Amino acid sequence: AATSTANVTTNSKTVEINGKKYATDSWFNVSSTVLSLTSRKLHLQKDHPVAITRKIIESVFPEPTYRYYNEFDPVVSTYENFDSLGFPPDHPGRARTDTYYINKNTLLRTHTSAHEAELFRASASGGYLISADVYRRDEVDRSHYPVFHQMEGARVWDRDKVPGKDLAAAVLADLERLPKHNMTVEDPNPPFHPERNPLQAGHHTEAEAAAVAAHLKRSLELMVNEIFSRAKAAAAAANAAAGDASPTDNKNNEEPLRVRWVEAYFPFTSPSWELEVFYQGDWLEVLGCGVSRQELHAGAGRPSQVGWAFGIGLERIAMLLFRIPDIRLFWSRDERFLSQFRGVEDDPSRIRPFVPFSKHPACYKDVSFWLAGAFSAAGGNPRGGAADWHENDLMEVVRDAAGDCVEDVRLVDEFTHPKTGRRSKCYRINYRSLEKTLTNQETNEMHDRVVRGLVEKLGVEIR
Ligand code: FA5
Ligand code: MG
Repeated sequence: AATSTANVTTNSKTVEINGKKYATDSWFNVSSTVLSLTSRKLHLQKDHPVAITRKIIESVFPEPTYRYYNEFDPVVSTYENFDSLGFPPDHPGRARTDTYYINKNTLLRTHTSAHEAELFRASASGGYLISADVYRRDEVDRSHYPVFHQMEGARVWDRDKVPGKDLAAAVLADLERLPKHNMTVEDPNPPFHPERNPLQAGHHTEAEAAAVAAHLKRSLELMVNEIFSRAKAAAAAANAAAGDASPTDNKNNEEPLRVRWVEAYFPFTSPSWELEVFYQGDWLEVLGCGVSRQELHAGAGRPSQVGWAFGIGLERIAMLLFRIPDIRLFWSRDERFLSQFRGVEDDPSRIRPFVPFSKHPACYKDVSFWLAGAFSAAGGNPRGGAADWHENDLMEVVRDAAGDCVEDVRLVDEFTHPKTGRRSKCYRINYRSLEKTLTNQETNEMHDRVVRGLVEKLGVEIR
């Protein structure tokens, strides 16, 4: 018979994804909603804003120096996604609460870095870009969705093949050939950090690491410059069409572009950075990157290869470029959304800020419940009890029951009973369709499904 516990449904022994069958086991935790999105591949849909964004970034990393890979399947091994990149066995990203598993050894990739080993093997010299759908169990709000798209780029040099075997000189010569820009770039942190980001001393000299980092940073600054110049031109064109040419009224053109490099940590790069852009009053992280760990090149059978890699969220860039206010919109099949981008992929000068269709009313509903495992605080750690509570499981139940009609989900109250130790939580679910006004009946039906799902899948007791 079908059995369900906290987000594990073991009523079938196989699952089919993009035409291939996989055996499931007790690690399986992919909801039907997420399974159904594996076929969408928004980065390949003509005139979709994710695809347009991909193409613009590709234009900054031209062929044949960079090769493009856009069709890699989202199902990868746990080894590729984590072990091959040096993630320790106890890394939190490996948890079933954070990652969608098909079975213990197979998962939906959480990032495009899952393909580094394979692509480092293929990239004798030069580089690559890979764009793909990635999957993460996460919260529900206007900037998080369980499926999004990443682009990863890498560039390598083979120290045995560069002129005079002078790696730093070869990298700096390539840097000289890149265009320049006039953005304001802040780079306040020292290039190395003794624990998080040491020089890979057995493999690189400081001058070599500095040359690779300089090439990496200029390449990515040029990419950000390209995106923001296009966003600015789009805003100016929209304002001109609206008959508003006065620069003082033109909010979109006020701020000169500011970017900064911030030290970051990734198990597969050292040193590592994130690039942040100053946008609407705040620093926004747009990508992670660094000098690739030499173990990865060696593991790919190319120990004399040295280089850099970056990973960027395409939705995050597309939201800036087109001023798209809610990440759910990318999945819309509504003509009022899709028609705004038609013809733009072949002619990016036609980019205009997205014009939201009328905002439909929101309706929030609260749900309060006791966690399963009545005596867990006093009496230990019953299986499936309060100690196993993970908010991402609730998020998944909500997404499954109400799909894209939920704008966000927030914890509004928690409480531990002083005598029994029972824990209670109250979540506020904000229902709002992007496409129409929901009737009371529709909202009530969705909320009932959410409540039933919480009871059946998470074993909570409604208060
Ligand atoms: C990574 O995924 C690394 N693989 C990036 C990398 C590649 C580093 C190569 C070094 C070398 P991170 O989890 O920070 O890192 O995600 C990278 C980018 O993806 C973020 O900067 C952001 O732009 C985007 N991103 C991450 N999480 C989300 C999300 N939930 N929704 C939308 N975009 C996201
Ligand atoms: Mg990050």
